[in-house]
Order: sequence, then C-alpha cells, then structure tokens
Amino acid sequence: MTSVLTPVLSDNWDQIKSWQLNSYQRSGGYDALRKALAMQPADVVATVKDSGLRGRGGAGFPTGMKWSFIPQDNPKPKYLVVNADESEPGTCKDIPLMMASPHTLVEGVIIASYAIRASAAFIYVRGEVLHVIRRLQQAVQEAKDAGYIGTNILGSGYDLDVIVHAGAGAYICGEETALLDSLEGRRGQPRLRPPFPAVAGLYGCPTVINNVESIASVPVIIKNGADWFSSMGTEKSKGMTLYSLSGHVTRPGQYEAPLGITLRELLDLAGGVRAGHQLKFWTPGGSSTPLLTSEHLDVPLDYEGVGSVGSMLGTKALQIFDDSVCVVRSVLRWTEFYKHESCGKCTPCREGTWWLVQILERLEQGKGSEEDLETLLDLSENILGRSFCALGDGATAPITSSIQHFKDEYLAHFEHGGCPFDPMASTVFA
Ligand code: L3W
Ligand code: SF4
Repeated sequence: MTSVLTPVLSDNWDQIKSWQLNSYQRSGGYDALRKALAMQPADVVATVKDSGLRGRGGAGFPTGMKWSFIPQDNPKPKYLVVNADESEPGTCKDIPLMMASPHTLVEGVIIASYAIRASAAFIYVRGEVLHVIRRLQQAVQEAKDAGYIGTNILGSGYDLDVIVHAGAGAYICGEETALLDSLEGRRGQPRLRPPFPAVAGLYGCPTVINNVESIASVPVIIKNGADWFSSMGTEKSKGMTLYSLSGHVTRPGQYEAPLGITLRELLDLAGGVRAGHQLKFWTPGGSSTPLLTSEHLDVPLDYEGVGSVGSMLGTKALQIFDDSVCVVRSVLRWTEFYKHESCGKCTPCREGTWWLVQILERLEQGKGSEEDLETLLDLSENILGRSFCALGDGATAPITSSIQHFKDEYLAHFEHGGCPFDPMASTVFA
C-alpha cells in the first residue's frame, strides 16, 4: 500500500493484526461513532453532503445526497445495504480494504445507518471470497460484544442489527437492484428504476445502497470534518481514494491518493510499466470503462477529467497493458465475460453479447473482414442505451474504444489471416 498524502483509508493497514478490534481502537477506531451519536442524524447527513464524498462503486453519485433521499416521514423500516459484491474485471480495492480493516467498514455502517435511521444493515459480499466473509463476521461480532452494534448503542438509545450476507457469485448482483432481489432470496435480476432504492428498496422499504469504500470513508469525514475532506481532490471530485494498479506494472497494488492524480504520477510511484516495455492501453475503472492509451497519461483521474476524454472513472481499477498484449484478444476475453454474466432479462444484452463474441472470435482468428468491424460498432450502438441496466452498456465500452484507438490492429488480424502479434516481441506486429 502506497500513499501520496498521509494515508487516510489505509492508515492502519500496516498495523499488527489490523483487522482486530483492539488494533483498530488503538488507531482511534470508533471515536467517530461516539462523535456521530452525539450529533443529530440530519447533521451527520449534512456533514457527508458538505464533504463532497461521491460514490466509489463506479457512478460517482453524491453520497450525502443519496442519504437525504430517504423519506423520514415514511413509517416503513429503513435499511442500509453495503455493496461488497466486487466483481468488475480488474477491480480489487474493496476486498483488500475489508481484509485489512473490516472495522473501518463496520464503523462506517453504524454511522451511516444512524444518519438515515436504519434499523438493520446488510453487507452483501460476493460468495467466492470466504476469507472476507469470515473476517467481516468476526468484526461484526467484536463490534456487537463491545456494544457498538445492538440495542441502545453506547447509551444513545439507537438500535441496529448488522448482517453479513454471502452472494452466490453472479456479477449482475453488483447492480444495486439485482443485489436487492438476491438479498430477498430471489434470482438476482435488475429492477426497473425509478423507483430508486432510496424510495422503494429492500422489501419495498427505503434503502440506501453504497459501495464499501464509500461507507469506509465516512468515519474519517465525521472525525476530521467536511472541510478537511473537501480540501483534498479537485473542485468537483473531493477527497482521497484507492487506485488499484494491476497488470504490467512493476509494483502492482493499492495506491491511496487524492482524486485528480494522473496515471503518469501513479506509475512513478509503482515503478513504471515493466522493464523493457511500453504502455499500450489501460482501463481507468475496470473493463466497463472505455480503454485509454499512452496519450492519456496526464488526464486527471477524477470523474470530470476521465469523462472529458470519453471514458469514465468507474472503480479506479487501473489495468495496465504493455506492448506485448493483443488488444483484440483482450477485448474478446472481456466480451466473453459479459456474455457469460448477462442475466438474460433484456434482448439487446442477452442476444447482443452473444453476437459480439461470435464476431470477435472470427476477427481474432483472422477470419473476419472490415465489414465485421462495422457490424461490431452497429451492434454496440444497439446495445448501448437500449439495455435494461449498465451491464449491457459496459460490454460495449472495450469494443468501441478499442476500434477507435486500435483499428489498425483489427485490420492486421484479417490481413495476416490470424493474430499478427508476436507476444515475445516488444512491437505490436510481427
Ligand atoms: C435516488 C435519484 N437515487 C441515481 C442512485 C442510484 C445509485 C446511484 C448511481 O451504475 C456504474 C455503472 C457501471 N434518486 C437517483 C438515485 N440514484 N439517481 O445513485 O446510479 P447510476 O444509475 O448513476 O449508476 P449505477 O446503476 O449504480 C454503476 C460502473 O459503475 N462500473 C461498474 C462497477 C462495478 C462494481 C463492482 O464490481 N463492485 O462496482 C464501473 O465502472 O458500469 O456505470 O445508487 O440508485 N433520482
Ligand atoms: Fe440483464 Fe444484461 Fe439486460 Fe442488464 S443489460 S438486465 S444484465 S440482460
């Protein structure tokens, strides 16, 4: 873990047994909860709103604003749900956070639940990561034993139950409404929005759903104040965040830095692209965000900066691909993932991702034609914006962006009658 500023979210990650309550408390853990419980719930919401914290799960929606949508005059129970179903290709920040410091998340869950006056909170974790589930269960139990969860928390009169729930390994259950269906015991498929979960979510009740990193950011905001948080980052993208560098980079891992840092600066921290190779392409936030190239090394990594070059910040999963990689093969692999994970509810995504794979396979084997590229773009145009949820849109991102930046490499495949790429060479075409 490397930090550009004084580490904040990752501050205690290097402590001995950082995941245990004693260790967390030695670093000031649960002080923010005490402070929050002495405030009015509406003031907690206002502090998070003023901090400028935006959702860290991909969309960047303002967190405090989402909390303020919970109708407090509605007599139904209110719920908090943490989306810990981290599955976007390349995305690997929430799992390290939960392993290193599960109490940061648990403390954030209690504060957020208090702010929206939730009676129960659910942490929905992807089913494959048993070690994370166990670590969270242990942290929740420790927090219960210490009186941070349960009835009359720290004498405040506030009651809360926290449940760790394991998913069953479907990428679509990271879509917030599919997650709710899955939590209710049904097959996870997206629901029509509106109504948004804030109005009708879990069991039809007002529900806030936030990403792990968003909720884990709440304790430090309460502890240090909205102005402290908003003094970091850029004008519209406030605070620090976790960037995950993976792939062909000398020192892959988590890098905590303010929003607005550039990939060039992060690569300097991470020892650069692996020796003897050049950067070819990268994703700013997982495969659902359009690919960028070495031309974009100085783009500020914030919602506006990445948006201005036609991509999205997404989950800040920076996957680095050097000049040994065939872009067509990479895009095929990602598209196979979307085809496999499509929930089948809507035709553009269910049928479209199947057709995209057929055409990409043909192209990758050198059996395609220039017309296939037009068909890929036409299919993508008919999936984008016409699918029921963001999975369909995301499936088109690597395709359209790779054709935009690497059309010559697609053409070279059918000109050579196969992949022209020599993986042992440092140049693209053999
Ligand atoms: C109340 C309104 N609430 C919006 C809420 C909404 C949601 C949040 C953002 O997609 C992206 C996607 C992936 N009243 C509201 C409202 N909300 N208007 O705000 O909503 P939205 O629709 O902008 O985005 P989304 O559907 O949450 C998320 C991209 O993230 N992504 C994938 C991430 C995958 C993971 C993972 O594996 N863990 O995070 C990567 O870039 O493509 O564009 O809560 O309810 N009027
Ligand atoms: Fe399901 Fe894909 Fe349609 Fe989303 S876009 S509802 S994943 S079929």
